[in-house]
Amino acid sequence: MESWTAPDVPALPGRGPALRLHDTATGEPREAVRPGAERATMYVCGITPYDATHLGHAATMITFDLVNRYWRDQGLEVDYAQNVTDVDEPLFERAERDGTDWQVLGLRETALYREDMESLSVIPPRHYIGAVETIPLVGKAVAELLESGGAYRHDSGDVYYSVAAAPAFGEESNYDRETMLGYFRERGGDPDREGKRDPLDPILWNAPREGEPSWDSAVGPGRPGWHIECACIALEHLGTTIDVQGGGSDLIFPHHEMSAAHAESLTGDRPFARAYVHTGMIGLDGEKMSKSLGNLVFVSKLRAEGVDPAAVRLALLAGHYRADRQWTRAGLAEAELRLGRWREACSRELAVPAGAMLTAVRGRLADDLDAAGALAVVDAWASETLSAGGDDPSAPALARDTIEGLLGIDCSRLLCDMSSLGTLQQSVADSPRRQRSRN
Ligand code: 5CA
Ligand code: ZN
Repeated sequence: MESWTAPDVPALPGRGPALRLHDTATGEPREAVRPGAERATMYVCGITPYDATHLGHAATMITFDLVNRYWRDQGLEVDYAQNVTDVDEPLFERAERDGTDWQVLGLRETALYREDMESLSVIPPRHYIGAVETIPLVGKAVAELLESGGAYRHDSGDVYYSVAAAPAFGEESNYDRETMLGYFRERGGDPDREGKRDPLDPILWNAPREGEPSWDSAVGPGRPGWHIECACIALEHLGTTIDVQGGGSDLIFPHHEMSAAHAESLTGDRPFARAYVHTGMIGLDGEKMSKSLGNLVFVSKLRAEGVDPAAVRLALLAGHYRADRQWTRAGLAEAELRLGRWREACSRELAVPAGAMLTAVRGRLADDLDAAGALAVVDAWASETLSAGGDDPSAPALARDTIEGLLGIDCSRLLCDMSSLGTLQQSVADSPRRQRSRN
């Protein structure tokens, strides 16, 4: 599948420490990339394109973009794959509700997602892969699992994976059985279906159903299950063991547990990923932002309002990636002010030397992506430059490159877009500085 245009990523002098990321499986920070390796591999679970990109998706993609940027800064060749779940029940349901074709819906929302990612300066994955284009591969993998005893055919013709045959079932999420059953029921599983060997067995292949699309495959007609798609895409494009398996914390179970189990059954190698990295949920008004709840703030809507995407990115970077957090207009207004200060400092001819800032930003990011800490480092440099001036003519360029290369924020323009002033007015109406900028 076509991805999107890559942003400029300036090269920076020197190198920071190895990146450590919190691994869900072990509960500890880990160096996902083996010491001495020249290549790093990452698979991130992408969108199900039945609606526009919301700020939760954006936060997750920006988090893994920081990983990508940090690894590149380390001199690593980054092999990054992301999927599009372009065939699944939610697409059929939404298409039917709206009287449209599920394929047209998927293409339209994926196109919008590409635009959103590009506007947010997210480096595109090298492999951007749709579920539909992976169907032949999934058919073969399911046939292999049937052959090896890792899967069985249900009376209905559907094929299930047998969790009893998994080499290390439960080691990714570490949840107890009750918790697993709860999430399985809540997140697309069918624990109560008769005729399964274990209630937790997930579907690998759906036999043809009335009114649903169907493809021929090595295991007969039908369509793939969800978890096996991600396992197959990662194995095909990245290899048998990957450095990072990423996504939101809503995917810890069953999705990542099951796709790891499928991959490990297929390859005989484990763990499937050296680090399972999960982002917290972005919420609105105290609830997780989700398509099913309908409480969404879309990136495209903010763009249409004239909000600078760099401010959206900064607002999302202001909290720790693993924390569940709320999107607020006040947070956006704060990010707009911060962006304005950074751009103003970066536009000076002379500034406070920026070498120490680069080192400190790298140090903060290497420590499980402490983006908030990195932002504070840049804030301190910008404040000092704006108040004391500084005398280093090379500092503004190094500061711009640091901020753009590692954080993905373009500070080559002066101040925030004027069009974002609407947000500022709404949130902090009585500040004297804002009064002036209104005129
Ligand atoms: N297509 C599947 C993954 S294979 C899927 O979960 N699609 S999604 O559209 O629901 O989500 C896309 C990505 O955004 C996933 O990594 C998901 O974990 C993450 N995500 C979804 N909602 C939020 C949220 N509210 N906050 C943070 N990340 C989220
Ligand atoms: Zn996935």
